[in-house]
Parts: sequence; structure tokens; C-alpha cells
Amino acid sequence: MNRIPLCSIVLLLSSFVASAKPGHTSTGAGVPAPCLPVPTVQQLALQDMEMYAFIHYSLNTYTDQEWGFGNESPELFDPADLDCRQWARVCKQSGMRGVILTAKHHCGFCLWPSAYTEYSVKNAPWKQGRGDVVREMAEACRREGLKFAVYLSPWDRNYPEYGREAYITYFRNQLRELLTQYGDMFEVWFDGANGGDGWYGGANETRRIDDKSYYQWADTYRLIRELQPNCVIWGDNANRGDIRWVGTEAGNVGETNWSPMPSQGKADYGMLHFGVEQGDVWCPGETNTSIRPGWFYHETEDAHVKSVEKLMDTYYKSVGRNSTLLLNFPVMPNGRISPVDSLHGLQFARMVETVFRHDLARGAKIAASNVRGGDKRYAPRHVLDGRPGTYWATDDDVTEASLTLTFKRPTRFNRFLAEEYIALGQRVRSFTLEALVDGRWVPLKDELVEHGNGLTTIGHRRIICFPTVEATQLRFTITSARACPLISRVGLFLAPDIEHPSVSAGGKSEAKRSSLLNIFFASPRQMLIECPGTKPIQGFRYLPPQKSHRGVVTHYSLWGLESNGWKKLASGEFSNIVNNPIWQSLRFPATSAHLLRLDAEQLAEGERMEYEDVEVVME
Ligand code: FUL
Repeated sequence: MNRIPLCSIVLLLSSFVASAKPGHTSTGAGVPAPCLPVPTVQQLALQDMEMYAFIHYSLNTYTDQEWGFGNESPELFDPADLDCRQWARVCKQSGMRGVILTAKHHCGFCLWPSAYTEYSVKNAPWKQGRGDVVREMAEACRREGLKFAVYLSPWDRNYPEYGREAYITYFRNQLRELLTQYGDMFEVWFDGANGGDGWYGGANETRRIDDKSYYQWADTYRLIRELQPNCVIWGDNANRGDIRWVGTEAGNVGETNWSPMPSQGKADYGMLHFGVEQGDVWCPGETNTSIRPGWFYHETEDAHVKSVEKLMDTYYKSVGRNSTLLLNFPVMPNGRISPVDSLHGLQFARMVETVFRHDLARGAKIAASNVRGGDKRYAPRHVLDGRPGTYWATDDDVTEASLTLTFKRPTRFNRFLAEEYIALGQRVRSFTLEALVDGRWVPLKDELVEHGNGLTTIGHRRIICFPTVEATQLRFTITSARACPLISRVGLFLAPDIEHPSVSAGGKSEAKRSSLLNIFFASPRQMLIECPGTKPIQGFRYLPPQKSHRGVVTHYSLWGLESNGWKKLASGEFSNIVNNPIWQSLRFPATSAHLLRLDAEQLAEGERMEYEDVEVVME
């Protein structure tokens, strides 16, 4: 299949010749001209998938790390009960329509027997080196009716040639293996974490690369297009793919979220998070987040699996904001997804189904302030007909317009949903919602708003959450649009109160938070922590600053003052702390020290170590 923008198909059918200027529309009625840019068939298919799963599994699973250094032994990879069908079932029950598997994470270990390296499952004890996790998962997905895709980390901390030209050939060879031996792929995911220290075949050094030029993405993209024409390519600030990272791993995208992006130049956080209205290419956001704090499995996080309430919040802030949701399920060392994650995933899918089962707008009478050419092909009833290919449209010069829904009887609702007919571009800038309650028009506000008033942009799907109202009418007014609005769906729902599934925290150890600790700085990079009490200390936790990267500790050493002087308790890196600033937990053999010292060996930015909170774990 060629990468044909959808509008070309629409226009061929309507024999309309469009001018190719961004934002241009036709004059007069008839099929509306596209408002450029528009999606390709492949991009639209991905947006229609709405939710798909990530699976993080590698040697990290056995070393309790988020990022492997590249020298971990393949001998560690020996799951007793690896079951890809269980993974696929969990994903399916959680409402996911596809799965992206970490075929190779930053440590370089390959979950398939690549012909180009010895650092793979072929040298692991699992199945006497004859196993292939990628194959098992591709087959399990097919059996469950899920689409399949791979994550291939460009950064490889194991390969000796990383940072040099020879690595690019190696990387492409691996990509070719993955894209030719495992059937259709819906996406290839390239991580943006790039370059730094690593094992690199024993060199054990820091290798920096220029992420814009080093990987020569244009040629790699050509290879992907040739081998898997239906696949979309993930991109971030450095490489512009078909779908973009949204600048955070916390599970949200901006309330204002444009699918267009500029084709050239690096994208900063704001562009990734909110899109760019004037962008010249279609590049929608994909919100990636994990069901647990980390991406890989850590037993210490068993009590922190996201609740159904948190997952619903994530759903509203991703799928409900014109983005897809890529939700991660880590695999445990035994080779299965934890029953807790599985349960929460299932409850989440059921909740989505419960909230959106009964569309209260369906039985309403509907009227519009303007209908394109007075033509019934564009009548407002199309927003309620359940058909994604039909839409309500206004005349070309009308970019402010409203729809009014009148209910047969007073109706209670707390969720509003709208969808644009994005095959012809994303148009709506802002809108208002009002409910007629006891004869008075009451404005409805977005409860989950983080910036502005929240009623900005619609795109593939927009969901607004507000306190329950009982109304006889609802007015949806588009207050600004790039071109005449094309609305394919409007819905109203009544979400029940959401309950938290309770999961026991487990473990009997006692923790002391920073408020109970005496913390002071011996120097800008040296934090001293005085712990009251007499119990031995066996763990330390660090929560980095949440609002900026300044002062975030990426490499540390932790010391305890024992009777014979300072003793090193732990050292290493807090991997992925910049993109995912969660609690970092260190465990060590119990120490009698009651004065700890955290040395910041490296900071993400700035010269002075900062923290949001610290915690000391006692026996
Ligand atoms: C990040 C990586 O560094 C994490 O380990 C994880 O794979 C996440 C999806 O992307 O950038």
C-alpha cells in the first residue's frame, strides 16, 4: 500500500481539485477541501487503534534495573514459565488492540536469535538457546487477533561499534531481520534515549552521538517503507516519524493537541506536547506510559500498580485528547505478567466499556446554526449516526457554529465526546459547552484541565469531563476553526463513580520521609541525611524534582557513616530518571549508620543537586 494521504482518495471520488496550501479551503458548497496537512491511510489506521500495549522485557528483568549497562550475562535469561499467550491475553483483556515488544532495549540484548550478535537469546539457558521471544509473541498476537510491532533501541550499550559508522549497518541489519521474519508490523518504535556511558564490547566508556545526524534516519526510513509499507514510524524531537512522542512518560498530552507538526528542525517539549497548529506534516501524538512506575518489572513496585481511576485519568488525557495510548505491561522474571497488572488492566477495560456503552445523545433532537449548502449530506444528524465516514459541515466561510441537542426528558451526564472528520485535516481551535439546567444555560468546564480553559482542539477524539448535570438541552459551539468544521461524532455519557481496587502494600519495613529526616548539604553535590532512631537502615529512596531537569541526580554514590568511617552502600545510575522522574529505590545490606551521604556523581542539568523528597527504609 502506498502512503497516500486520505484526502487524495476523497478528492478522486469527488473530482475536486484542491489547492495545496496549508489551511486552504474551497469556496461554495460541495465536498469540503482538505485543510492541510492530512493523515496517510496508515496514520489514520493507527489513530483508530486508540490503545495498544508496550511490553518491556529483557535482561533488566533479572537485574532489577531500568537500563542495562550492556555487560549483563545472557546466562541470567532463564524464565521458568515464559508464556507469550498469557501476555497477549492480558493485553487483549485490557482493551489493547496491538502489542509493541522491546526486541532490543538499551543493553543490546536481543530477544530474537539475531545473526549479527552473540548477545541474544541464542546464548541464554532458556530453551537451550533455541528460543525466540519475538516469534512467540508475534504468533500469540496473531492468535488473539492483536496487531504486533517492535521496539528496537537505537542506543546499544553492548555493541563495540556503537557511536561509529559500522553500528548503523548493524542496526539496519537487525531492523531487516525484525521486519522480514515476523509478519506484519503496525509500528516501529525507536527510543529517544541516546548515547552515554556503556560497556561497548569492553571499552567501558562514554560515547556521545548527534541524534539528528548519526543514525541517518532518511535511509532507515526508506528501508522500513520498503519492507513494511503499512507500518508507522515513531519519532521524537530528533527524527520526525509518522507518530510523535508527547514529551513525557507520565501519561498525558496537552489539552490543546494538534496533529500537525513542522517537518523540519528539532521539536521542543512544547511542540511535542501540544503539536503545532501551523505544522506542515501530519504527525499525531502517542502517549506512552507504564501501568507501574517503571518500565521493567521490579518487585518493589507491586504495590504501586496504577489504579483503575488513574488509568481512566490517563485515558481521558490521551485518547480523550486526540492521541493514542501506549500502555506498558512489564514481564516478571518467571516470564509472565503479574496478576495485579492483569487485574487492573481488565478493570480499566471494563470501566471504559461501562462509561461509553450508552450514548445519551443518540435519542436527542439535533439542530445546527449552519449546514453546508443546506445539503442533507452535511446535516447535523450525521454526528449521531454512528458512521465514521459521515459528518456535519458548515459553509466554507463559517468557522463559528453551534449544534444544539434537545433531550426528550431531563438527562444526566458528565462526559462530552466529539470527533472531527480528520481525513480532511484537523480544524477546530476552540469550542464551548453549555447545558440548559432549570431553564438556565450553564457553562461546562473541563475538570481535568491543566492549561488554559481546556476547551481547545478536537481532532480524532476529544472527551471533556465535568461534574454531573441534569439538562434538557446541550449547546456545543465551535468558537474558532482553521477552516469550516467537519464533525463526525458527538456523544454524551454518564460515568459512574470510580472505585479504587485495593492492593495490599506487602512488606513490613518502616519508611521515614524527608519531613522526619534532618537533611543538609555539605556541598552543592553532597547531601547529608541524618536518620533518627536506632533500627538498622537497609534502603534509600530518592524522588527527583518534578518540574524541571535542573538538579536531577543521574549517577550517584550512597555512603553510610559507620564506626570505622564512611562505607559505600550503593553506587550507579538512576536510569531513565529524566524522562520518567519517579521514586528511585536502593537496597543494600543493613547498616548501623545513622548518617547517610548521597553524592551526585552526575546531574542532568545545573550544578546543584535538588530533590523533591527522600526516604530512608529501616528494617
Ligand atoms: C525511554 C527508555 O529509556 C525507557 O527505558 C523505556 O523504554 C521508555 C519507553 O522509553 O525513553
